[in-house]
Amino acid sequence: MKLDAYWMPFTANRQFKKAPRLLARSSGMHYWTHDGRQILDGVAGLWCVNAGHARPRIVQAIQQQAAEMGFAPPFQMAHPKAFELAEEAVKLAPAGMTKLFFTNSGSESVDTALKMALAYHRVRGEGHRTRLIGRERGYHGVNFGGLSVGGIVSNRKMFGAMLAGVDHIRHTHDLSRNAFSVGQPENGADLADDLERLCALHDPSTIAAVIVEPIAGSAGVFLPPKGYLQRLREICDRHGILLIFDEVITGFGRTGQPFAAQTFGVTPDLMTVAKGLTNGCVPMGGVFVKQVIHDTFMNGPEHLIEFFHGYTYSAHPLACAAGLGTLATYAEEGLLTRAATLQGYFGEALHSLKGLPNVIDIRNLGLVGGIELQPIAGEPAKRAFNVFLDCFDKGVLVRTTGDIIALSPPLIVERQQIDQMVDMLRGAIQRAA
Ligand code: PXG
Ligand code: PLP
Repeated sequence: MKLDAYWMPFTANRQFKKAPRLLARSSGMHYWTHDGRQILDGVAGLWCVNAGHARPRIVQAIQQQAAEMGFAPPFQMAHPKAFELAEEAVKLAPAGMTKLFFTNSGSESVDTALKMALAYHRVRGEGHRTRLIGRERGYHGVNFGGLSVGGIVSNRKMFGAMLAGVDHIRHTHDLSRNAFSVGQPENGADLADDLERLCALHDPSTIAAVIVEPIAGSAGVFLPPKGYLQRLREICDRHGILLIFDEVITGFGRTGQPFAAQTFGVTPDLMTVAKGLTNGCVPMGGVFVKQVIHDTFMNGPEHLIEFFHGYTYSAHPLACAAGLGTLATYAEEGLLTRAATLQGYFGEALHSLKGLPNVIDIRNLGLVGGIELQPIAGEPAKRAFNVFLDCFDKGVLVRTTGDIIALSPPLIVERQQIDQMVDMLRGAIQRAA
């Protein structure tokens, strides 16, 4: 097979092409490589295959839809499954989030939500609210809006000045106070007050929205300190600022409830999703919106478009079919709350790695886990990457970012498979010492 033409995303291309890792097939909790090795999936593909691989209802739904109608124009037209999926999905969302706008990825969801926030303020006569606030170490995809509010330096530094008028609150990662916390860390609710600092600097009347991940995933599994999200909500309310939760990773059962907003008891104004919406089978994302925000747009002459935004593939028929099959699978198998049942077992298994060489923190909530390693001096990210390669070699897929190992297995994971992942990690971390 020729590997030349494909420029791979977020990949060390030259290194990869010298020793490619190719996946050929998947089912349930497993992948199989092109040369037939079975790999236990510790990361739900890339935080998206929440119902496990090749689930029959989803496969059939996509196959049938492909034969029936492969595309329908989404502007001034629609197809029934778009409405069905939105109806089913809003039933899962926090109370009051009754509208769903479809996109094709998490990155598009984020840019859509940011545009909605700006337009909402403008429609209601507060067009002076133009600033967008993100957070250090946040990940909101790779399009210019999400990149601008994002806070991962390596993702940003090559790409110029990005959106104007964006600022960032401090991140919440604090090993000195919170290392080896089980579940939400105790310390750091006060970091939400950093938003007050930016309000004082810019004046709150200039700020349209604040976007945060309830749990930062991509940058390395950072959990919200107890009370932190509540405090962000209070500050936003006080100043008329919209709060956006980016639930691309935390959505669809990852934290033990359908959404992290429910797990943490804080309702945002807008909520971005993707990944688990279709079990990763067909690209799709969405933005859940509070009724009042949607209704604000529904003014003016009825024949005019209310929100000048959308994608050729918004509410794509294959994606809607996959989404309906996915939500049905979640419901039939109780998967959206299964992480709550397993989090005790999962957490204990992960925390049993405490004391291994170079393990400087372990974090867990629901079926999300993070293990932070002491970097090799002068070679950041290498130790964790060695652990990743070692695990893959021996049959378990994990994910690394910097020197943090992330685990986020499909929600169908069994206890003995959790043991298998953790045992594999134990060996690999020892060998990486
Ligand atoms: N927001 C969040 C919170 C995400 O986690 C996106 C937006 C962008 O979604 P798309 O579908 O455009 O990729 C994500 C995506 C990792 C990793 O290593 C995580 C993501 C993407 C790539 C790598 O954990 N999450
Ligand atoms: N570029 C061109 C020239 C286009 O015509 C379109 C859509 O019609 C786009 C970009 C945007 O593509 P999409 O709607 O798939 O995001």
